[in-house]
Amino acid sequence: MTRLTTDDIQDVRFELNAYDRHLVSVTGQSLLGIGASAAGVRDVGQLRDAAPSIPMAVVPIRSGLGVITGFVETVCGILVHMGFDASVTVNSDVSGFAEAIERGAQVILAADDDRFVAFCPRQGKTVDNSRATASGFVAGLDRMAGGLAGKDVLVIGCGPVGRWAVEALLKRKARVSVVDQVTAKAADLARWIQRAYHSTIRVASDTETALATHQLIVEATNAADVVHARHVTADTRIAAPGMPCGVTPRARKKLAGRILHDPLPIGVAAMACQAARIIAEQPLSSNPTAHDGESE
Ligand code: PYL
Repeated sequence: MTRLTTDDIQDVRFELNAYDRHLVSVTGQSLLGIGASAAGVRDVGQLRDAAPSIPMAVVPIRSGLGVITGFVETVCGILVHMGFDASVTVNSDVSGFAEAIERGAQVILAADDDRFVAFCPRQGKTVDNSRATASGFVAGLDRMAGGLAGKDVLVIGCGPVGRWAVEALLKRKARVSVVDQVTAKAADLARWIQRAYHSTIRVASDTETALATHQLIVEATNAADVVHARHVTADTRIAAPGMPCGVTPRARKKLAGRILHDPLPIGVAAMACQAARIIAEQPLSSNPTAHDGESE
């Protein structure tokens, strides 16, 4: 997983209205709509109505390489933009989690160097960013393509996001091919899919050949120049969760809007909608304010 930089995200939370308009023009859906589609939430209006009553907390985590300036503020800004009652905790790490629980947060989002997770403490459930990001970008590709059932889709990159993208594509009845610069990773993924889902996916021999025969693409690598202008036709549509963007500037110009790419919004939107669904399906288990060892 590529570690984001402050440069990657510093403008995101200030440009969300414009980004929403861009998403509507490309997919017909807003960030909330794509997140809801990714989470399998059918009634977006009900989700929009419920969002303000779902308190969420974003906790800075200083472990490992430490905080990324702007990261928790950007995550929180995306949640607030979608209508959720979100805020960043004053404290970080364990103190931040305690603060979140004591303030009644029903969803707590935090990221260390290895994972970015939304926690639903009262339901005992978690939502992983890699899986949510994959489902969000596949939901967007579905809208761009006018449905994926029976269509050939190429997944480039067999890391966590690419692997979960295969699962999301199979759920939408797509015909999936995978390719990775390390062929063994693609072969391993095909074997895992066969065992876990009893489904068959094709392993492409190399990226160049695969790109010559596919118009629907999920670009999930951590490389910059994977898809070039020569690979783009009038029917090409690309969902590109990979960071940095694996589609070259000339290819993006030729795509003329038939591409989805962002460093955090779609993944965070899918996480939030999945967490909201978990809460809706599993009401509170006990008195949400009581906590043990409370000082008298
Ligand atoms: C979650 C992002 C998506 C892509 N790469 C992932 C990444 O950059 N992970 C590291 C996140 C560290 C956050 C830091 C903080 O500011 O709390 N611990």
